[in-house]
Amino acid sequence: MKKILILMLLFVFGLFVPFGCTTSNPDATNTASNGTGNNRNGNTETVLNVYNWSTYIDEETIPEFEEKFNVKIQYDTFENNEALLAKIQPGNPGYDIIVPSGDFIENMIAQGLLEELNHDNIPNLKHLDAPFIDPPFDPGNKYSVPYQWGTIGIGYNIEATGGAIASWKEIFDAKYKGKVALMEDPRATLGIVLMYLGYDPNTTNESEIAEARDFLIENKEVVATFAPDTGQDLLNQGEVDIAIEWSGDIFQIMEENENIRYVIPEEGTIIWTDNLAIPKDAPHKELAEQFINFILEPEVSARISNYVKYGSPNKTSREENLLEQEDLENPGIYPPPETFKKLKYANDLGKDTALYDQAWTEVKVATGG
Ligand code: N2P
Repeated sequence: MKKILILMLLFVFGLFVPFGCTTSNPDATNTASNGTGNNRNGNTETVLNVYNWSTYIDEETIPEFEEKFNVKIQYDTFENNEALLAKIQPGNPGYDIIVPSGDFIENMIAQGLLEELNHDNIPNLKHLDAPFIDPPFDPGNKYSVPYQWGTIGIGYNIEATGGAIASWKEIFDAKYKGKVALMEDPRATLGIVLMYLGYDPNTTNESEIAEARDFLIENKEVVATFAPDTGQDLLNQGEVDIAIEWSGDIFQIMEENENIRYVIPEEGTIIWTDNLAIPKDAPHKELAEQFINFILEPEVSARISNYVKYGSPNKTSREENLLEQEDLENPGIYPPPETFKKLKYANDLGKDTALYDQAWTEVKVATGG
């Protein structure tokens, strides 16, 4: 409701950016501009091309940055890391900012796909919380700056399920035939099935990956669809009873639908950090660094986290009580230590990533999805 109200106000005051931050259209891609556009006075102005996940920013940050820096932002969305990589790998089509997860940052650095950041232009790095400084996938934050973090879990409609869900096992029950949305995301979906089977989501053991593939194929009857970062919408609309999703996406719809719940299953799950980075040959590197610096402002960073319901990496936001207390106390957003022990990051598997891509293709072919 809050979001609808803000959106209406933005329309009323002519501030809404139509290509902007509220789109959940996963195909809103490939519109990176070569760098100029017209401002309100008809003069050409710089266009910063931002490529982010959908439903992953509040409604004020983009217009505020445009106003403050007298630029325009072209804001496109992608549905998973694989799609982002596929867009950047053949040559940057013109993006200035991208937001890959940690394992893909590692991969992109290895492939020379990222620009090194000039930390002099990002003094707000000082606001980062200790666990996010110097991450293993990017020592010294040379190429990336944490944006938000979260988990993959089970979103469900408690009226439809008739009770609480606690385990990955429950979602593959035949009673949910055609009522479960899984994610259109190879590492995420195969990863959670590997965890369900008791394996490591980073395994490179071919027979374990084959087992996860076969499990998905054998259980295809329960799968309504592999949703491209849109499972929360299917759940909210009642098209599915269960949606495996990124945590915040479920918490966002919980604001308007009281029957929705989110759980980190007892077997554990995948945790990730997404990171702001500048792809090679970005047309506006310095402005992109200013954008990263702006996002790190404690007020801006907290506003985004409070809105998208993902975890904040910003220490100052927390210290200055800018984060919503209710979110800080929510174990689905900030898991307690005993849950944290069961969370695993996906790692960059180098050439073994192909094992997952191959298994995923086979799943998609066999399930017709
Ligand atoms: C938001 C997706 C969250 C990011 N729709 C997943 N890494």
